[in-house]
Amino acid sequence: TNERAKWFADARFGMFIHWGVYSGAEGHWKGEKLRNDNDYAEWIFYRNRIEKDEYLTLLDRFDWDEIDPEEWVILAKKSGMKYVTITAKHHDGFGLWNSKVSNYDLGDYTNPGRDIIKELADACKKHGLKLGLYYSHWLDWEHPFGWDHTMELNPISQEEYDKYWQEKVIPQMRELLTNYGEIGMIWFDMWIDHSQAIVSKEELLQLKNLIRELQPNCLVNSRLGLTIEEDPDIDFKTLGDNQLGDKKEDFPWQSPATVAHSWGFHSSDSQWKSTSTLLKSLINNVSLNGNFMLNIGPRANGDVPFEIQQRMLEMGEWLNVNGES
Ligand code: FUL
Repeated sequence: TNERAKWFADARFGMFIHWGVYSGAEGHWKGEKLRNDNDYAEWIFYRNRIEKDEYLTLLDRFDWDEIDPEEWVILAKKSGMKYVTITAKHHDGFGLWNSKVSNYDLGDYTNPGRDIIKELADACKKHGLKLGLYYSHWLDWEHPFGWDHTMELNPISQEEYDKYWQEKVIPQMRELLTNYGEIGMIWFDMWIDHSQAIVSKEELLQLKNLIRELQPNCLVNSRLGLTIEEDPDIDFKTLGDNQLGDKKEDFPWQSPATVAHSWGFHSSDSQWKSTSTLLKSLINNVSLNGNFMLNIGPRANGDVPFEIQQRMLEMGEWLNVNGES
């Protein structure tokens, strides 16, 4: 294990947080039927082809007085988790902080401007947990030149894509890596090899170098999208990637998981895994030297669904008795 990833390999158990504008829709848009079989709540913008300004009317459903990221951190801590990773920007392109380089973020749509990344960073510091940031680099549905899959039929040019990269991805990553203290990891999300996507190797290397320059201790997951030949300096592998083939055992690795199905809050989710099923997954991962990152999809008012809270707290109780701290 490289030095940088030591805390991660020791940590074993973390919390994933999928929360954003989509949380207000709860998986449904005006009673429309799904356009395909992807019913993840956080995909609704793309799936239902929602117009980007109208999408933001979902923010009217948020209860800003109730929302307190510290509650998520306290739940993580009680559940025996050692880090939290939040969707700073998911595929919808909307930032959960006050971004000076975009007009599509919380700073522009809350009054007074909220910065959930700052609030979460402060809470993590207070409770001694590491902070990870999910950032959707490949897909961005609001930017005219950010990738969405409809562009397979109406492609954009490499120059256009690079405009998105240089004017949004790079400056936003600079903000995230500069303004919030120590960042434990950046969790990128590209589940195919970049040679099948529009992102270039040069762009990905630029991004990786920026992270190393600004925060040399920050981990970067394998879903950045470079192959092991292009970048042997991979910190940890995200399970479900194909870039690294069977080389799993050579790196620290992690499986992300949900308690039901959707990552973002979905009011029709009902197939809750049991606490013992979740514990078995955790133990399986740890016994194979891997990490387990279990997801919460809080509601628009910040509440974590009861079914998730209950299971996580039960896992925490089990770990208190049986786990190493
Ligand atoms: C996937 C995303 O498309 C899902 O929305 C979710 O964020 C999951 C963890 O990764 O690639």
